[in-house]
Amino acid sequence: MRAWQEPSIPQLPGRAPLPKIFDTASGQLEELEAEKEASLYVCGITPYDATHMGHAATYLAFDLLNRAWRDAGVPVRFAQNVTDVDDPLLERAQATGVDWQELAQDQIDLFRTDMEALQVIPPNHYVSVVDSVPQVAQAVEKLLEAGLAYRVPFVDAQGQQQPDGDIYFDLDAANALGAQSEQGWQLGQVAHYSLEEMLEISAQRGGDPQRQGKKNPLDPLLWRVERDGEPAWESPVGRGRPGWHIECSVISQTYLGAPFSVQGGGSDLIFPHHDLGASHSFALSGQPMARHYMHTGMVGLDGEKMSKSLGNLVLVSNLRKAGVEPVAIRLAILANHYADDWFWEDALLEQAQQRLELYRSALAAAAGEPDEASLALLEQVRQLLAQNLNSPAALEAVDAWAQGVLEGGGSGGQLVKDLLLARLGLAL
Ligand code: 5CA
Ligand code: ZN
Repeated sequence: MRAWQEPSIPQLPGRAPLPKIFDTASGQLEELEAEKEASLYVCGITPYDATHMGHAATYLAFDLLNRAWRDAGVPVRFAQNVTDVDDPLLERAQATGVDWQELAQDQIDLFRTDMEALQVIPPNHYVSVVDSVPQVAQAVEKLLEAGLAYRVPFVDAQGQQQPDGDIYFDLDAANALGAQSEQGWQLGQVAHYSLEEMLEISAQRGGDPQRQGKKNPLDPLLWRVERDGEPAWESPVGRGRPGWHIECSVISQTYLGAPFSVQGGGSDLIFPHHDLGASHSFALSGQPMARHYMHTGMVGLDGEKMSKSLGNLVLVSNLRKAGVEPVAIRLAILANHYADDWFWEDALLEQAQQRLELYRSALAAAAGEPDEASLALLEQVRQLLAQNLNSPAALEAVDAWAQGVLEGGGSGGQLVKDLLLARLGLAL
């Protein structure tokens, strides 16, 4: 699928250190390996409520990582899915009386426009789940044959029990398989949640621990047999559609191999999506899914998580329509640390606008070759971003530089302009 236009990224003099990021699986800061090519997968949108500030913050965080790798001289292969067939999208389409495909298409277009406006580096592989159904079905067939998946009979609309039921992943069998190798998958290896927490969270995030006939209540759905009125595709495992986690396992493995460098998304994906996605990936390839798992904090509004179901969305497109410069939105988001939970408020935008004015005045005043202060800023911003992508501290360093220029003069404005564009995606 088409992604969006690549932003301009100037080359900076010298080289940044490889970044350290907080790895959810290891529970500590990890320095990323010096690879010939880094590989990044970031879970994409379910196209029905895009693009709110939470989405934008998550994609900006991984964009900072992408830029950190590049500035360290490591090229990046980046893949992202679009969950363009799933329950929340179908439910939204039904509730609003629109065709689910049209809803998805409109939302994907809107997302592309927002990402482009926010100067987010596009994925090299932007992959629709609908387009990936044959690969997913093939993977499900492989898991059935390996004894790692099983069918649960379902009762149809007429009350008949259908023998060819939905296909579930067998977590206990996968755990036993994983135990045979040091690198093998184990339940909870990404999330480290207790069983009670996993059961509770799974029910809130697309799982169905209550469903009768499953071997383990946490076993996730791999393939849903066709129901009346729901989209379905012909496949070797029967007519139906993919479950959720398997889509990201199959798409990441297809485009990035295994293990790839970093699996990413918001902290709402730690469990079940990334923990159980890793189980599917290991079962399919015998390799860990990823070397590292990085998660962004949740962005909320007025004390609640931002989500369509709560109706408290601040959309990038609405701010843009109201005349807010995209660079101000980007700056407002980057004033928060990616790993923190935080709340959107209009004051953030006002502060960002003041910062923009400060930066613009200082850049205009700092004509000429780089001086000591601008070269020191380059070094400082690189160091701060290498420490778990500390964008708030990096912006404070730029503030101090800009104040210094306005108060005492300075040069190297072009270098700082390039620095802001290359590392923070701020086009000034
Ligand atoms: N399609 C799945 C991933 S395969 C999905 O979670 N889609 S989503 O549209 O709900 O979210 C898209 C991305 O934004 C995910 O990485 C998710 O973790 C992140 N996200 C969603 N809501 C928020 C929020 N309030 N704050 C921060 N990130 C969020
Ligand atoms: Zn995903």
